[in-house]
Amino acid sequence: MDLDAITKHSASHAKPDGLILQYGTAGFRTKADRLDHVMFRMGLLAVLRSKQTKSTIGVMVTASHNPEDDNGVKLVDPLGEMLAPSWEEHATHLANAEEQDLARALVAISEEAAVNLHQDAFVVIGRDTRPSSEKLSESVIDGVTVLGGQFHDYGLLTTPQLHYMVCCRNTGGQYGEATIDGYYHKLSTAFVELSKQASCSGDDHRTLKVDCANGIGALKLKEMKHYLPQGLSVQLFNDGTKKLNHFCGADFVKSHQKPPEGIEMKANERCCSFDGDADRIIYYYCDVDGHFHLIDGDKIATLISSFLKELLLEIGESLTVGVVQTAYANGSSTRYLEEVMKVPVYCTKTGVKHLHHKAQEFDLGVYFEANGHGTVLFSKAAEAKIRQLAKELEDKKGKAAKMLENVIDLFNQATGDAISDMLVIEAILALKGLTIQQWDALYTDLPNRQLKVKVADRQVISTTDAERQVVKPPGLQEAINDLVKKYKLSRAFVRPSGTEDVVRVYAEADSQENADSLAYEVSLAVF
Ligand code: 16G
Ligand code: ZN
Repeated sequence: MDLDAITKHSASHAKPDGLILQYGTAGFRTKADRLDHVMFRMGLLAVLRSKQTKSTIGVMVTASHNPEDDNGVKLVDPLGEMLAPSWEEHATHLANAEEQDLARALVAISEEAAVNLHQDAFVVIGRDTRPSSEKLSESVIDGVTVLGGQFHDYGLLTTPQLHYMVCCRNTGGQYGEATIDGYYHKLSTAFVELSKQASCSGDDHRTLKVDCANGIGALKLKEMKHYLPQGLSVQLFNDGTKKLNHFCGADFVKSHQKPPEGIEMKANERCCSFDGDADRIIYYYCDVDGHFHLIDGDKIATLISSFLKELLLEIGESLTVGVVQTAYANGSSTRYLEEVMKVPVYCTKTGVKHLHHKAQEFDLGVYFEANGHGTVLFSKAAEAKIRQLAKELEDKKGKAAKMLENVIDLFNQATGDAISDMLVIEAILALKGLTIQQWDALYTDLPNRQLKVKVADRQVISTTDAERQVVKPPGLQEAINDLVKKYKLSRAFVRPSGTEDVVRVYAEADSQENADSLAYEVSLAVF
């Protein structure tokens, strides 16, 4: 390591004095003008991680659903998964080292992680459409090159596309070709093959309106449209001409429980929203009375797992299916999955890495956060078995095995992916001849409310049991329990946010009024 060169370059990416940032649930996130030094340093860190794992590492510049003026950065590990927890700590140390301590911090990390500095390093970079993203990704590249790393800058990509590229590059092309064309080709081929099995032709349910949050999803979906069959007509709204995530996008729709601005919705039309980096998707429609119906990640997980179970039943193969949710999952969804569908359901802490990790325990692991981030993971053994059965079986069984094989290829198994999930959902609806109303009618969500509470220090609250119980401060959980007892079908929890300086409150109950007042009462107890 040429420590002098690093110190010299770092001076042009100087850290604002006293600024302390944390590698949170989805990397670093704050106002874009405070992030230049973090980008440079994440370029350095990506090189160390690449040397240590002898693999390509990804760096994504995005702040997802957060306001346009924010930005952020996260590292992607070799198989396309989130950065390992021990390296999140290294990232935080490196980002917070004062200028004069930077070289020492780098040496300390390489020693602690036993990095062979003679090893080659390769880093791939992607960015979203924020005005600040291009310059910030150049700072990442500066960090990579000053440590002698090689790189490929993919430029504008959705977050899941970058995860896909990393996975392809580290699996010798087995997962797919590590180009944007390779991504579109893989997904569209699987979608076309799967859709061929749909018996209902010429139906009028195959138009989908997509709110792209004025983000990267618009750009990439426009490109992908050329690869899609004519049977599916995708109409884009909020296509990037207005402000990113502003009154639109999956996060807005889910948290406000109302349609985004900038989309024309007619009664009963099927619509969906992506978030700002296209790793989340939420469906919805308005009925003839003008009532808004939200179909969130929980209902997406239900649709997908019931489809997978039906295929497995048809094939006659007893592979295990597990569904992973977080505390935010609507109580009705958990009950439906467990009691009606008889699938085991597990709850983890918020954040994709926790769900992803748990889902790896099953042959088929379905994970979705209520906010629309999720995918399905197939174990290596299950995948091999399904591919073999698709070759061997005939008739109805063979058809089901082939469909399952296409489903494997259509999911982005590196991370939740709005484009890929959208295609899976569209294929399932077409195959089963389901309207969005029939899908919605699987179960009725319990009315719920989310609130955020600003506190001096959110870390005074700590939780256990996948964030469903408070352990600190003493007495708070008892207070919540007493409030919950006052309402029917009720549940509530509080947790410190991993991305914002707030405490989040969630409540559900038998009516919207009760959910609202339970959430409000719990938020008062937090002060
Ligand atoms: C991040 C997470 C998302 C989670 C959210 C919770 C990833 C890629 N994204 O956006 O999964 O739901 O944080 O935010 O892990 P919160 O901690 O502020 O509630
Ligand atoms: Zn996102």
